Amino acid sequence: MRPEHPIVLITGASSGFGAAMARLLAAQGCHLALGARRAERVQVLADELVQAHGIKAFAGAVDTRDTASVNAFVEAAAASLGGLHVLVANAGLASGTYKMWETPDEDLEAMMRTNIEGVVKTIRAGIPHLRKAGWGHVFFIGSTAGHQPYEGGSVYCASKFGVKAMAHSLRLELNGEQIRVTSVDPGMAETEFSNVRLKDDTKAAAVYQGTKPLTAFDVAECVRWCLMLPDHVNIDEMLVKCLDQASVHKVHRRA
Ligand code: NDP
Ligand code: 8X3
Repeated sequence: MRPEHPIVLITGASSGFGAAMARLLAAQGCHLALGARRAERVQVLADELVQAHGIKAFAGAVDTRDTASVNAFVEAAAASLGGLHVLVANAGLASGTYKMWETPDEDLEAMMRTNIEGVVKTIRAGIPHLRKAGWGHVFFIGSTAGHQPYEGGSVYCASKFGVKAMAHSLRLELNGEQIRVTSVDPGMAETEFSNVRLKDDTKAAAVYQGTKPLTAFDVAECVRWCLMLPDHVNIDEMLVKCLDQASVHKVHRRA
């Protein structure tokens, strides 16, 4: 049965989509477990949301690439909040815009370990708590990059095609249980994503120049909407782009 105040675990809550989801879901009365490597940021956010909405919140450091770190974070969160109902495997990144044959090992590993292994580790640790509760929802954060590959994105696109595959598999594996599985797949959204990818704030700003990209709150709203639908309704996949982005390769820019 749907809990009155679902307990939602979000990785990558120190920035962008994860922080926006925390804010929107706290306003809905959800209790929160917020994790990222920059633990001080998630602690400040958790304290603010507890104060503003009277929810319970757990904040912790987690590196989703590391099994021990993920397991410790998930177990501490569940113990502190009394269980878990919703997992948002949001932590992820792109690193560089290399052609495939130029991709350094460091960037290859950063993307595959975070976007694939980190997602598996997070969901693997969290699923027993959702099954115990008998009600749950797992959110993957895919991308348009998991629908349409582009030059300079071979590894990132591969990782997001992988996210799409994992969401499909998990939905099959959980069929018959009250655990919904959704992949929210955004196009270009202005967060710290391009700053991390390009390691240059001027180049990052240029990615969005002349367009009106998605905001982190637009994407958080997609998660909130899927979560609040009746229990028998499962949104498998939500592909969401700003109006200016007709496709990965066609973006309208104003002068
Ligand atoms: P941000 O860079 O703003 O946020 C990324 C978050 O992931 C940060 O909180 C970061 O926290 C966290 N993170 C990264 N690596 C790790 C790690 N190893 N362990 C724990 N946390 C980690 O980007 P977005 O909010 O835009 O990105 C969120 C997700 O959305 C990603 O999966 C991204 O691929 C996806 N996405 C983004 C789009 C965009 O255009 N912005 C479009 C489509 C999908 P910290 O550094 O503190 O650990
Ligand atoms: C992020 C969107 O277009 O940079 O997933 O791949 S894009």
